[in-house]
Amino acid sequence: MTVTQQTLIIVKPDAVQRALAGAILSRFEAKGLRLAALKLLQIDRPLAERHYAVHQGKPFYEGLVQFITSGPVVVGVLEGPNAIEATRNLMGATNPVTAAPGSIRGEFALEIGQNLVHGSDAPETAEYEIGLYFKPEDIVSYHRDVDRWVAE
Ligand code: IDP
Ligand code: MG
Repeated sequence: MTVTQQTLIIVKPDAVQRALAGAILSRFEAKGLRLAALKLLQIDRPLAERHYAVHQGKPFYEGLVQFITSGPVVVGVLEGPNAIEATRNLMGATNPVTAAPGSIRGEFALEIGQNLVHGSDAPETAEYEIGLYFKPEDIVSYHRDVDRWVAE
């Protein structure tokens, strides 16, 4: 079933450092998703801890927090039909070695700890994560003329 959703994406520090931010955003745009919010920031430790709270206590948690706070990121909200699943599929599997060719991680990454991009995994997480980075008034819902050529 097609349902219009919003999802949070983060173009991670490795992608910004490798000058892939534009290319990655472009993949989501080309898919047909709309940018509803966008900004560049450096995530601090308290924000990283809130974002990755579900991973607290896992062996990779400390490295993950170090990594996500290590440089600027681009954070955005994508909107469109089934935006959460569409974004996750375009990102590819968490481990870039096994991520499908054609996906962002499959095309551009090799390491699970440096996998370029984050996307919310469910409607509840999307709502929580969007709220970590954006106030309601920062999000602009709109329609483009092209949208009728993307979804009926
Ligand atoms: P996701 O980003 O595909 O949703 P999650 O399981 O939510 O994957 O993990 C969050 C992030 O934590 C991953 O994107 C990855 O950067 C990192 N991560 C997950 N599992 C491992 C691991 O086993 N080793 C190192 N880093 C990991
Ligand atoms: Mg996740």
